[in-house]
Amino acid sequence: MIDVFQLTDSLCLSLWSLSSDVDECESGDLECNIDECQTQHGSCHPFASCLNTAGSFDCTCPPGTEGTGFECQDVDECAENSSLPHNCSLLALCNNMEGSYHCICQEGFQGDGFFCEDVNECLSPLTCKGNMTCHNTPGGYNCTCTLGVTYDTACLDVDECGPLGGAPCMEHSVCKNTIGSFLCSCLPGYQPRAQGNETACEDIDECLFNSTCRGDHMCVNLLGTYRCECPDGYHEEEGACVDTDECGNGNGERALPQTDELSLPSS
Ligand SMILES: [Ca+2]
Ligand SMILES: [Ca+2]
Ligand SMILES: [Ca+2]
Ligand SMILES: [Ca+2]
Repeated sequence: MIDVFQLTDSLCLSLWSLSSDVDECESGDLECNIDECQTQHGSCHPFASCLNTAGSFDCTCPPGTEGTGFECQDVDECAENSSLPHNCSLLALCNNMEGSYHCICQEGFQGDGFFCEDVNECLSPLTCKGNMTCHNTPGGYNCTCTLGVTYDTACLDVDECGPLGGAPCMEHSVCKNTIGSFLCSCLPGYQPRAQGNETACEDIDECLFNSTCRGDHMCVNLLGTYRCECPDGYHEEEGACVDTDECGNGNGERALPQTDELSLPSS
């Protein structure tokens, strides 16, 4: 039986005899590899990472900084031509920080700084005051007086129908003031009719409709109204047109003018 320990001992002896000086540190023997990182962080910068390697060590500056590893300086990501350019939105402001940076959307924009979008201020009815119209713009908004309203210290309605309004409505119509504008409507008995770019009010001819007057009545159209009357030779009596007896002595006698009321040609 072969003695295993004897064999090993004899192998060691023969290896030893091949090279009298084995560098155990070169061969990766852990006992020879001093971990510099264990003692005083390998003299790396306090924020740098220290990596032990065979026979040496590496110092690496943390992200957002640059340097040898023994010295690390913040990178100003916000600076033009920075070695670590920031990733903020074009609509954001970049703020440099030690080892980092942050992005804030510019005023009038909202988002996380990497993505920013316009705030639509006009969604709130409180953004503009009364009689004003809100216009949303990128990064802002503006308020203008509603059409027909003029700005003094506030947006004030013009009373177009008032004494200083310049009588904007056409004949036979009435003017009604509204906030920001005015309305013209035809008087009773008149109807609107397009006249160029404007609307005129013309008389309604009520006599065009058969139903306007009673069957035995005659219809007389008038400006803004009409009249129903008995034809000549008839007079109204108890809701009907009755023939006038011009010759009789009773009802309907036509009063002839007295002689002295007649204008006679002078002789
Ligand atoms: Ca920085
Ligand atoms: Ca806006
Ligand atoms: Ca008005
Ligand atoms: Ca009429």
